[in-house]
Amino acid sequence: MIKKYVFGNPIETGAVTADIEACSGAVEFFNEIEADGGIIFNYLMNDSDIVYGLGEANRGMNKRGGFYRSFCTDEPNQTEEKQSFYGVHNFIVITGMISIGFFVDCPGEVSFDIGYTSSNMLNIRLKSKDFVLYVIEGKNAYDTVKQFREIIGRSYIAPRWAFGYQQSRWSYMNEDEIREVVKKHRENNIPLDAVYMDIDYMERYKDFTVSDEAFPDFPKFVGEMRECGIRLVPIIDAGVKIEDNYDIYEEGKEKGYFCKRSDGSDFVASVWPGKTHFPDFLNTEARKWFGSKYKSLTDCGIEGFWNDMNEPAMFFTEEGEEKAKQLISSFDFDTNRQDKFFELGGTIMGLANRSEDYRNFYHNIDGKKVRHDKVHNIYGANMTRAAGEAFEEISPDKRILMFSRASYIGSHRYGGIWTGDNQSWWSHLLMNIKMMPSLNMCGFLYSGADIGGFGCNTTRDLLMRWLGFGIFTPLMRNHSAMGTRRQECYSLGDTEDFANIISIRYSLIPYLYSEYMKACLNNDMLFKPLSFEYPTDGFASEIEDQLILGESLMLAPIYEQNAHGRYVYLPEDMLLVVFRSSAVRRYQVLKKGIHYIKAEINEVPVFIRRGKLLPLCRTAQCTDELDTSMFELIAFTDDEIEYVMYEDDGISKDYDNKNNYIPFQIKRVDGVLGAASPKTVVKLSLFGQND
Ligand code: MIG
Repeated sequence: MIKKYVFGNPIETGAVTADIEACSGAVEFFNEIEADGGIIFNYLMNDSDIVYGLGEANRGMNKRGGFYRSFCTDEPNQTEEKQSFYGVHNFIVITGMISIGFFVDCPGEVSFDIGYTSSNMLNIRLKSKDFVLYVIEGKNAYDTVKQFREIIGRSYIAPRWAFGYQQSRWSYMNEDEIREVVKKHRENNIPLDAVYMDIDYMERYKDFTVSDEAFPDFPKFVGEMRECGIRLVPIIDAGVKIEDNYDIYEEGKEKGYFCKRSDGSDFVASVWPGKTHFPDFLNTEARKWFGSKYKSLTDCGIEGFWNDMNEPAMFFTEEGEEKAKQLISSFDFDTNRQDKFFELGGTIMGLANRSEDYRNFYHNIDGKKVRHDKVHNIYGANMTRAAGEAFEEISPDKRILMFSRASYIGSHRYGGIWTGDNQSWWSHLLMNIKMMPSLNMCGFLYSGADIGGFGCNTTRDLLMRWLGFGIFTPLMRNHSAMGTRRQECYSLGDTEDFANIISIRYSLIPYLYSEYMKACLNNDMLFKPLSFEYPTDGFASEIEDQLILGESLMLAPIYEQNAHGRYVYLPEDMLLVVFRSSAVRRYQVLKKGIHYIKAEINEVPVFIRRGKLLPLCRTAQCTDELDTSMFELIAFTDDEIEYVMYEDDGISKDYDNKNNYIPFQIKRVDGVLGAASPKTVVKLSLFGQND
């Protein structure tokens, strides 16, 4: 049951698509207090309540004990105390004796104190009095999430090629460097479907330009790559460079499509291109205009994009610069004490993403002037929307890959997300694991983290283990920052291990794509906490480093350096499959309970749930070459079972065709269990509980 409460005069965020009638009266379950010009909602939790949700947020799956500030933030240093990341997803579920979902639909700042100040007190603070609140009563946490997902509309659907392995790095400077990346993958039999183009491909970091020098004949190069089974995915940044005769700048200025200062002049922020203006994505016309620009690249054969810097991130503004200059000129190195010195440093560093700057510019929302900080959290989301809506026109029949850095619930209908600038830290691999279900709860299904870590120097074993999890995430992209140690799989020695681990991904694509598509089409989750599938198992609810993946699998990734295995909790009997490559595996039937399982650095453990089966195809060097006419089945059952696989051409949009559902059955014929399917089953590996 869902109740909607409208407070004041909210700005439409587009998060909820369902038409729900607002109810009057006090908000159920929550205590409401007015404070500091805003409102605080309180909820007294039971000791054993778990709080799920918040999408792209810090800490564990269970959000208890933390303080979270919803304010889209460029945060490349994601340490444990950080309160804000790139995306804002204000949905939580409190579950225990009862399950209550709470969605705060407010485009301005909101904070969640979930037992941080006082262990059982949940405290949600809004700076504004204009917002919409949804309170959802469900049978359990999973049911509450599903009800929520129903009202926010269907998640964005990525093309199937985007399930291939993708290589990125900030600093591929020209087409030869990209050719080299592709060549090295192919030479080493490391499958690959896409190479990313970071800001270096542009002409002076200008959106929708391609450097002539670096890419003399871009459409031809796109075609050449396509011939090798590779798609190029260029980045688009939020800020538009101020440069005379640059068409995007000239048009935007002339039509008034940029965000403005209070005096009506165009707001200026310095980012990669130097001084830029921010397109006003909240202005319908400006959004359409910016979206239409993607066509210049799709016309060159581009089929996917990533939107960056759209929190929006700023290095500094003219206002900030002024302040810093004053401070520097009055600073006396001879007489000033340490604290003054650190104040100076802090001021310089603090020029980036300054809260004052976010209060210094305005949007034009249907003719209404709205100060940015009041709608900050939907800025990036509307950049994704600009792209998504434009793709409907530019490419009505074919899917285009789109994912963004900043996001808000609602933008999950237009694109996926990646989780921004993590580091090559083992703790960030664990954070990636814990975050996946939370993202799914909020509608973000096509998502993933920078595999191997973006910042810092990776290590071979970290990349191997990260791939051991990354082979299961829809977005499987190795990305690293300029200046860090090279992180392509062929750069770290013994490339065969990398080729093998990525081959596992390719043989899993039919299953992963099937489960992803079903999750999209049924407003369901792809990654679930164990407790969602085993709600009465008290132990399962405390496990945060194991996940349910789709219908058949449980994952228990290894995320510690030098580990040769790990402890795993099985909520029921399961079949352990340890993959060494797509073709080399070992099996073991394990009883419910705790086990230590061994998995060397080049091995990936996967668990098949009881009564379930996993279809695998033969691996390939890219998705174009995947042969999905033949399958091998691994089944864990003593009885007849069925797995229905979703399959389509991966690019058109005929999702509702019933021919897209293909059964795989384990059937008893003359007393013996065997495989039956319209597909060719080349091999059945069947395990029963007594094996
Ligand atoms: O200020 O385009 O998160 O993926 O490589 C850094 C360069 C800007 C941040 C993105 C990262 C990308 C980088 N960008």
